[in-house]
Amino acid sequence: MKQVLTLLMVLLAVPLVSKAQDLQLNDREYFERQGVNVLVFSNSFNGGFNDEKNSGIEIIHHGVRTVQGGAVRLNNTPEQWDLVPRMTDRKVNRENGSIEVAMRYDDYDFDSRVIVTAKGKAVEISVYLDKPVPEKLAGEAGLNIEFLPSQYWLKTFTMDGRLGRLPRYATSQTVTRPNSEKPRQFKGFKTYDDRGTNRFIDPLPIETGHSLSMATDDPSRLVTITSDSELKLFDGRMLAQNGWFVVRSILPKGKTGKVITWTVEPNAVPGWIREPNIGFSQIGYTPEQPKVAVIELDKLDTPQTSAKLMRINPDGSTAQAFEGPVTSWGAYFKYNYVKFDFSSVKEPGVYFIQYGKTKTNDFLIDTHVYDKITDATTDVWVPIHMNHMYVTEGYRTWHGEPFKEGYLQAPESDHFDLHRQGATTDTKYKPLELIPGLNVGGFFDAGDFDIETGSNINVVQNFIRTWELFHPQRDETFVSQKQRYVDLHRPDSVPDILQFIEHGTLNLVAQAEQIGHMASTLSNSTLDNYHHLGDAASITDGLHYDPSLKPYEVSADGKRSGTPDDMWAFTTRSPQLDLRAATMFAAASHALKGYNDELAGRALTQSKRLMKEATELIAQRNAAREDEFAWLDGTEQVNISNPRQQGAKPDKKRLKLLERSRKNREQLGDMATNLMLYSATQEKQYLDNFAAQIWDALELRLSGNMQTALDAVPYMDEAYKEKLRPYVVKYEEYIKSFDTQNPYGVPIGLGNWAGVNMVLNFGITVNYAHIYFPDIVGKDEVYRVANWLYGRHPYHNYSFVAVVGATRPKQVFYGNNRADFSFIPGNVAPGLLFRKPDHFENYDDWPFLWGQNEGTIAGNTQYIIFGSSLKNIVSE
Ligand SMILES: [Ca+2]
Ligand SMILES: [Ca+2]
Ligand SMILES: [Ca+2]
Repeated sequence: MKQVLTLLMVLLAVPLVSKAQDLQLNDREYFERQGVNVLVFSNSFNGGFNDEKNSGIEIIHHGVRTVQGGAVRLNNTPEQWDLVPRMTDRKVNRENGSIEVAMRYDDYDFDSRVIVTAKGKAVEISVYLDKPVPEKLAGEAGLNIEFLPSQYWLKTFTMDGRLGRLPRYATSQTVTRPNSEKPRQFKGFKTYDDRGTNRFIDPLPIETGHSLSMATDDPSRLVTITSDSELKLFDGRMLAQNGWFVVRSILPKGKTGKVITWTVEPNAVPGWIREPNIGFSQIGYTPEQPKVAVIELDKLDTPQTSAKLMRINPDGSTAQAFEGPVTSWGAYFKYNYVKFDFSSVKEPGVYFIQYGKTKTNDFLIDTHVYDKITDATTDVWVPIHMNHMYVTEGYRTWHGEPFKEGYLQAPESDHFDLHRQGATTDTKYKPLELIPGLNVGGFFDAGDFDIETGSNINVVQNFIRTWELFHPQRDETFVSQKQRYVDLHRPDSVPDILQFIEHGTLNLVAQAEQIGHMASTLSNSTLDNYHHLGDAASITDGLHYDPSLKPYEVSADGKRSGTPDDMWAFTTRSPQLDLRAATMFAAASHALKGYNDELAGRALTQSKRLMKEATELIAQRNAAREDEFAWLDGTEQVNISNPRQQGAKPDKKRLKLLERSRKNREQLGDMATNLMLYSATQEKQYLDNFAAQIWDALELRLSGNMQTALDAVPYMDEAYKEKLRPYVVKYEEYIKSFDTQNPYGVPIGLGNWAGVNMVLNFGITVNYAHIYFPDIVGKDEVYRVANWLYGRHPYHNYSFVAVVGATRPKQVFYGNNRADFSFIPGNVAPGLLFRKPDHFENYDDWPFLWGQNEGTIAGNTQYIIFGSSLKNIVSE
């Protein structure tokens, strides 16, 4: 917490924005001149997913982070799983106007230092070595920096006066070299399948020389690098679609001291002021709802005193519908915010906002704007993510049937997607033995194709909740489990949501039956097919792995191959996960009754068995204290997103409550689980267990537990509702508190994954608080999250949801078709990624940063609940 507070104090300090022409080291510890920010390890490589393209020396150039990855690196064009340096020290030297960073590669016992110094309009970047480059890395270690392809492709460059144009698509030249020469990758994994050649691909430079100017035809992107060392320009997309353009100098062999110096000058457009970002809802507004645009302004911009709402008439002419004052909200991180309220305009029509010279795209004011907000997600996004099925839409096949060969028992292993298989398998299967029956049902996790069991449990629960709350009869999808075939937009007389519940349950029940408990994940066994982009059916060869055959060899009967590409089941037993599954199975059994009685029966059998076994196991292990849902708890993030909020100290009363609630939880089980079990079984003991815990929980953490409290309202009496009332009053204060925390009035996450789950949780809770207590939480509140999702947020004003009805949804997402710079309709982006110390970002021309652009199966089904409840409220 102390570190957080220190960070907050830094954030609170108002930076001196210098109009001087020279780069200055500012109070937030980066170099700044108007239009140019040079950051030196404000964001360091965190090692979680290795190179996330978010770290090292970075340049935010006229508002866009176009350069990153400045560091000593071991590859010409580093991939995600190539080694990243660990920052061991960072010093800011105000007298010299420099920042020094020490970094280390533990795998090679290799230390280096980089010093970045402001020199007029440029920075000097120098690499220092106290010991020569280790033998193993000589010729491989170099100073790199990376340029964002989507901001540089098709632009001109010069190297020592020679002209060139940066290519839209990667087609430069490569060589292959022996694997023995390749620096080790993350945990010894290999990103590539060398097809038995024992050689890796190494890109050759596009150009080499000593003076490089990138984007000579675009003053807002022009960066010049000069050096006595040889500069090489590479195209990182030769190895990986998410690669960047790389500029690099190899560190000299056998030398110490200052071994490389670059002078890097990012051009600044004189007098540049960022275009105002007018945040509004791209889906439009209903006539009676509040309509307030939030306008994000450069610190040096002078706010307008008024703004206009313009109406586009049916004949195409435009006319002013309203002019109103622009009011100041204040500063939030590095920009200023003003608001424009045009709520008084209620006449249905097509409008746009005019603020000074800036005009927005048009949007609707109409009663029906929210009608279709979940349709793309339920009709398109969800069915495309159905695993173990052939999925087709019109003329297009989204994917064939994946993983026909099934899943093998994972051997003891570490894993690249943050999983681990312990020394024991906790199953009857031997390592690499086929576990039968797992290739059925389930949903692809996100932009990858694994089945995350925890997420799939959430998915089934989200669908069940949607079904039980709204009974959506919508039928736009043909699903045949027998044919393993899904056809979009073909009704088959079964509500789609029931088919989705069935599909998720099929895989999870199979796990419980075949393994005996829940797998942590069903995932790739090799890194070289984990980063797969293309048809999911081609991730594996569909043939059972047979180690007696040579790699790439196929058996005479055509059923087995020597290629070790089969997926693995990670089976280390977690009784907490089993409990979550047991709850979900009880609810699924309830929901599926009358539709698929056989599956409903199997789910109930597994629910009872897992509940009993997991409870015993937990007692044995006495390890029930970890909350598996902890990562969903947005409380910490909410606190740190509010630079104005103070941290609260735990008092004695609170500690007592904590202890009592922990004990209750151990004895009675999780309260939300109890509530779900009551809903599925109607057995009163579960409701009592819930009632025994909810009040302490609300005292301890109101915002996090309000949803569970509201979920119980339909099952409880009037007295419960009355007792809940004062908590809802407090919750209303909590909702309103966001109006002073940030200009957008919603919780904003500052983590390495932007906070859409947190925002959706908040939105769902607000909706239900309004449904049950409309006199406390007014209808106006339910639009907060909708506004945020559909365009009223920092950086740009595009809808984070690829939703029906939005004028300008985001155009690229980190879906499994991301290599095509495309999206899967209905996807929800995580949103605004925060880059320390003060930059929010959501690229809409570069899909590859998962922290801002990846839709997940759990998040998107959560969106269905949010959207369904919002539609219901609006249409009241
Ligand atoms: Ca995954
Ligand atoms: Ca259907
Ligand atoms: Ca195979």
